[in-house]
Amino acid sequence: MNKINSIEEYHEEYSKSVRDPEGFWAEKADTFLWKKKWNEVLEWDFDAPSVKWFMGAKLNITENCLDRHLENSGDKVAILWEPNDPNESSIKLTYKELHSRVCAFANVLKRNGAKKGDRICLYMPMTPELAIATLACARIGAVHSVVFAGFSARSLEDRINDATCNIVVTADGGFRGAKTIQLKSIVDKALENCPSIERSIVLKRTGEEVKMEAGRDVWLHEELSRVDDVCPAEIMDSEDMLFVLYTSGSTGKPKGVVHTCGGYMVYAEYSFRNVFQYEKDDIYWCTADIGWITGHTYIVYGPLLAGATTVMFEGVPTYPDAGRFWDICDKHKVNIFYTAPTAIRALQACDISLVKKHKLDSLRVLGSVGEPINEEAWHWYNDEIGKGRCPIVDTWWQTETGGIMISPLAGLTPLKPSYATLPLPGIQPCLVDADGNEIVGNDVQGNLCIKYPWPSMIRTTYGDHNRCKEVYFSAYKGKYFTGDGCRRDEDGFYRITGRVDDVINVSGHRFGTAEIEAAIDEHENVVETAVVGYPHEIKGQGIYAYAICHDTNVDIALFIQEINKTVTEIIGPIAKPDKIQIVHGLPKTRSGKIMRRILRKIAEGDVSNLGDTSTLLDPSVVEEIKAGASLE
Ligand code: 7RM
Repeated sequence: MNKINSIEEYHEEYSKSVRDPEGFWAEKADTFLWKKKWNEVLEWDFDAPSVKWFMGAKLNITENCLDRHLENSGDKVAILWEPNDPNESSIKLTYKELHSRVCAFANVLKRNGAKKGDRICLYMPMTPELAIATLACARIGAVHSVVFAGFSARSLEDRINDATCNIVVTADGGFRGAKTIQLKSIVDKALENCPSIERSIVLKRTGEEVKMEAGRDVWLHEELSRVDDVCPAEIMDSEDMLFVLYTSGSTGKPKGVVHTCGGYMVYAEYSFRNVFQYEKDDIYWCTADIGWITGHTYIVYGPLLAGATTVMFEGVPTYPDAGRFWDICDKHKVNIFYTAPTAIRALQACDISLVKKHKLDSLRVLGSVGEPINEEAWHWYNDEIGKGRCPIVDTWWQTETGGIMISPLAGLTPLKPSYATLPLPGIQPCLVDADGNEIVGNDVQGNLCIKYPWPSMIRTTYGDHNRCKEVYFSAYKGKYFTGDGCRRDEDGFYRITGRVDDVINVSGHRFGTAEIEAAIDEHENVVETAVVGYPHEIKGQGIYAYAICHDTNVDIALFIQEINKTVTEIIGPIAKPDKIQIVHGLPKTRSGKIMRRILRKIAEGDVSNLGDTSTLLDPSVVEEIKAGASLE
């Protein structure tokens, strides 16, 4: 069943996928349930850009996630949900139960006016209903746009408006560690400026008091009592939109990355099965939130397509204490565990007895995603969690790639700490130099591009196809540009070195520096600001903001508080700067461009060699910034 079993087989599969990509993917796609098979496997043009997979094919992804498993695995657990509070019971939903819950939810959506092609925003806590709502959208052919429930009302508003969603699904509130988040009131605030929204469907989770607006807001449980659980799957074209997911880039507002039904389905399942070397009856746990691409592909779609048991966790790694992940691994006998380096580093910094008191003997495969994993964290993960007997798959990929692109196959590919190692079959990475020339051979470094289409690649950016072309397909002609720098070592193994654009990765969350600058600029005392990333022990990168103020005679502690409040309101608490420095000027060239290279060096604390500063309009600002740098 599409599974590679040895490193030799990997190399064979890889060569085949390059020799005959269409034949290769047609064979993988053949194992799914299609209403109608394709006429043509692939049509592509990276200049347009236009990429179409399995043309003319008809399907519904939820029939592949649910219906097709009912006969043989209907009673198998599909979703194993672990609540925030360890004293609340976990919930097991079998494939049969999940199928019926998805169909009922789909009927609620229909009752509330949802139709094929509509965009539906999901702003929800990590409850089973979030996975169910996601699949319910796909069931009726509506496009889901999941917005991480840590984003602010403004961010939610922008995303709803960009995709002109007509329905939003939310909850009264969400539990996150010791805190609750008032989701419904955040939605209410956003909806003051969202004319396209006709309905909000509200899950009761925390039981807190909320305002329900007559004619707009309905309770999910009341709606569910009015529908049955029979809902035929909408027949979708392979290239119909499945979902949009917003992600930050180096300029402007976050863009809606669009994925389509057929190709995404094939690649989600294929990559899941092979990277993790999934075996029937494995308990699989990805700790991400469904609000990110990792949750879409490797909590919901990939595992369910493969008929696996996928664990969903509502809470945070440190509640009630920093042993919670390991508690859950033992409690549910997790075999495959997939998390982010930032979580590993945070837990590594806690008392080791929180790890030692757990057996962790069910674990077989460990995964890492979201940012480069430093060697120290890799070894700790390997030794303390994997006890030296679990391969670590360091998976490199992006919202735009839909699925894992470069990664070891667990137990098959030789491992090198901090290396994502080798591309999956069907993925053709290449490195390019500053002039756009491909760098051939090994022991080289350059910008990472992909030179051939793969089934789950981005199709467009919602509502603005030109932006998709500009951002991903214009830097290097005929290639998809990832925005990442990369080294290919003497063995041909890939190591991602980090972003080469103005995107920073804070605890695995992507932000454009321009996006954070725009938020800080909204503070009335800020004239101009420049934001850069700097190395941060736990978060990977921290956010360093340099701000020019109208009134420089401010109480700095108060000012920092206010900036944090502003950024929290405009983006969300995850984008708060770690350090803020008030400056009188920014290092600008004569043409007005901020020399971020200098600001990055100062933020890093490396002021000895700032490189060439001769093109600066006023070199004295650098001295002032150096002297006032907030280093600790
Ligand atoms: C899955 C995800 C994408 C960016 C990407 C990289 C960085 C992700 C790794 C990594 C080094 C990894 N999607 N990144 N995985 N860097 N090693 N294994 O994270 O769209 O949110 O972010 O994350 O810079 O371009 S994302």
